Amino acid sequence: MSYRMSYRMSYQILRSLMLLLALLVLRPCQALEQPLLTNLANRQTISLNGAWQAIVDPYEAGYYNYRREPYDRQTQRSNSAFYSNHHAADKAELVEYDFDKSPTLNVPGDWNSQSEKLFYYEGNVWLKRSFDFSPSQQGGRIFIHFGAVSQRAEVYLNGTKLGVHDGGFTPFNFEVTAWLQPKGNFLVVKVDNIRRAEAVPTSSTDWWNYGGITRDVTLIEERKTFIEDHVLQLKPGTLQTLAGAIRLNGATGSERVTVSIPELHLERVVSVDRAGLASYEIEAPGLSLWSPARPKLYAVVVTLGAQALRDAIGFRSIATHGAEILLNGQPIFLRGISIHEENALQGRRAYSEADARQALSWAKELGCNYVRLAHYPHNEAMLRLADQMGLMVWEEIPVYWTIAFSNPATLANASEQLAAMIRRDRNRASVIIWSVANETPPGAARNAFLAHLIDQTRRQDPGRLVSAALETHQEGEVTVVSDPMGELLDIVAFNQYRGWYGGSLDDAPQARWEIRSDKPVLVSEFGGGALQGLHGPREQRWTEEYQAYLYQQNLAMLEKIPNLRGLSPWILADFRSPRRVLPGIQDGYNRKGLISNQGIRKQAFFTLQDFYRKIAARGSQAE
Ligand code: GCB
Repeated sequence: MSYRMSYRMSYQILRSLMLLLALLVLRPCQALEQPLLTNLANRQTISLNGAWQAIVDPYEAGYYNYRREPYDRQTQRSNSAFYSNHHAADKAELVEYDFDKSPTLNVPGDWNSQSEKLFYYEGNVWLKRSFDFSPSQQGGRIFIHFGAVSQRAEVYLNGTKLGVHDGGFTPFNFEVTAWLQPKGNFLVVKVDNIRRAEAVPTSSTDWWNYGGITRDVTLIEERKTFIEDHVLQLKPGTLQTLAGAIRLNGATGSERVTVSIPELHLERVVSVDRAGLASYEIEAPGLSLWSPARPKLYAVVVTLGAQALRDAIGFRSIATHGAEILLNGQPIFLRGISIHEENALQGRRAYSEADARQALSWAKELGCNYVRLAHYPHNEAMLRLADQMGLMVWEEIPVYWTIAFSNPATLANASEQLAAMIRRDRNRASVIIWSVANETPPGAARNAFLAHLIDQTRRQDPGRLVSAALETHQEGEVTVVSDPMGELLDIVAFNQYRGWYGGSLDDAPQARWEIRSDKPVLVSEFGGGALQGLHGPREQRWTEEYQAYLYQQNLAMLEKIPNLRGLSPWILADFRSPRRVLPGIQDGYNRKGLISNQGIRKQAFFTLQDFYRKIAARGSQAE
């Protein structure tokens, strides 16, 4: 062997060894984020909710810490950073943090409402929870799922970085099979709710930017091959054909899956392809369709060997025809209200089924058959309860006001949030409209941004309507709706605030409108503020009388719009907003609620309730 050849060979061996070494070193920081697992409520899970230890870290010191050893960006590891949960080896060692002696915060929960000191805190908090784990089967796979972390999460398990998630209202999960140990696991999440211009939402919003692990944290135990996702809906354009799609994770291509709806005596066996995918159709004669009047849900069971994944699914069709919105082929009027994800009585982010029941029961009392969940995807309990209570839903992503429309990363993030929302809630009959934006000013970059999202929505769910809350503008005396997005959307929806931000109330019923579209029209917002308990003449701002008059006059005006097919006034209950500073009136709350943050109905609540009774009396049985 020539000297040159042996040199080349040893060079190659060295190179391979180095590559192997690099792979081994890098292995812990591989991105482990997995396709989203859906339908957690019906999987085998262990809750990681509860008291987590918390270190408030406004200076982001947690990356460096006691040895001042910098965070190694390449390996993304450091023994001295907070996520290593290091404990001093002896009395001499300097360690300047200690999770075990730190106060706790509840998960799920926002930190702002849990500690007075954190009331307006925006920054970083490191949260840690320890746990033991013994798998119930050999060869299984374990995932950690977060319902939502507001706004940004960096997740570490036993000192290893699992990944980062950006977006405070959508779920995500990591596979952790290789990283779990039977005893003493520690999960550390660096949560950051700093507002950023390029984020979704951007820095300026009219709601409080709650920080924290705001929804459930769950360990999911699955087999090597398992049902990752299953969608079953009425096939668009039909009233008794069901169209389904199954996605297995870890499939070999030889699996057969059984789908059954016991109540209808329906069963179908389908084979998946090598990617683990299968789609199928089933004729379902005698199917009872879901509607607000009769929110029928069927038990659907998907079986793969010994695994069974159940769900409760309603089937209904939703479409438009000319100016009509058709539910199961019948024209409907959407008697709605807008809702923020906040427990109004406790001034905190809502997350539980009890929170959802409170808000949705108020909406029912108001006479609603529909709610607009503003301005971001709410927790899943809201959608599951809306399914059960018979409320139709508008779901939205936080593309709000003037976000960074020209920034490709912003678009990528909005698109990811949209995909996660659709994937999580596609089996919910209540959801009839996906909204891609709220009050975004028209312009080339914004139009392209929204067009992208509208197109994506149609591809990912051809069975629902797509809309966005648009803006109006004045041309002299005439209020005009002419946003070019109207052409791409199924429903032209807009927000307008006559009698609050401009325009007189007295002559509102005579107002002139020009809506340049033949499609169904929704007024996605109107309203005005009132401090509950403040009374006076109807001309006096902030009185309940002013707000009730505003509702009376706006309803008289909007009713005359020929294509009007629904309303979701702003808003069900007063909510926290730090930009609302008027002392004695607002005190950090947007007061446009029909219900105060003490739970007391204002006069306008009854004005709208009367109007909805009148509309309901005219409506069809299904509404
Ligand atoms: C809007 C926004 C909503 C605000 C509301 C208001 O148009 O969509 O988020 O809270 O106006 O009260 O000004």
